[in-house]
Amino acid sequence: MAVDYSLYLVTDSTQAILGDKDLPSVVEAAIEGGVTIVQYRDKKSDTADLIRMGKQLHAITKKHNVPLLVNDHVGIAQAIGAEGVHLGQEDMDLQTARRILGPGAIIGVTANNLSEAVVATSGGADYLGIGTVHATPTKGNTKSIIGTAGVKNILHRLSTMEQAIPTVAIGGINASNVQRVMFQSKSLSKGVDGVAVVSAIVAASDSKAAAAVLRKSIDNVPTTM
Ligand code: TZP
Ligand code: MG
Repeated sequence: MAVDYSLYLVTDSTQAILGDKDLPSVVEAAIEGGVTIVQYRDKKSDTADLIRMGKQLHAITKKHNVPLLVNDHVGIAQAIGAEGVHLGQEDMDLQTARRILGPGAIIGVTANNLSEAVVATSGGADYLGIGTVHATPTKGNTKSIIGTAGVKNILHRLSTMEQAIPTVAIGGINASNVQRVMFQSKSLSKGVDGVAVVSAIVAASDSKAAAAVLRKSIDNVPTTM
């Protein structure tokens, strides 16, 4: 089944971003607004809480036919029957994760530079999260900010490879810059397949409306800018 990466929601459970909203409601609202894939990213909960919340989120995503991936934790993904995982460069290596989760799992890898993108692609990742595009308070200790120029560089390198791999841009993307991010990469033979956002949806007071605005922008990227 082809995965739609166009509007990729990454969750956050910190008070600074989630506030006093409840995460399952935010995720459901976001899907209703047009999110096509969800990553449960939670850097603070223990295993029991990750499994509890993961199961709740998975019940919602399944109802809407949207894949759920788990950030960092292959074991949690397996425990809740999630559709896949997202791995950073410091997480479990791709081949081990693939062995554990099997060929049908969606395994995404973060790429910050050309070599990370090439290694993950030839190693059989299902998609790449490319970033950090713009500086963002959501992830304090981000590696270098690569800008839309950095995204373009990586896409250009990927276009020379035999395998084609879906890509999503991440980092500081919101309603006011999403079209620019998509447009800039579109000037290549193949642009990004989507954008991943945290705060633009999770921190919004109305996550459904926020997702809908992004959805509309993504679906209507101008041909000139
Ligand atoms: N990886 C690179 S930037 C980032 C992650 C998880 C956070 C993006 O958050 P936001 O709020 O969409 O800028
Ligand atoms: Mg990670």
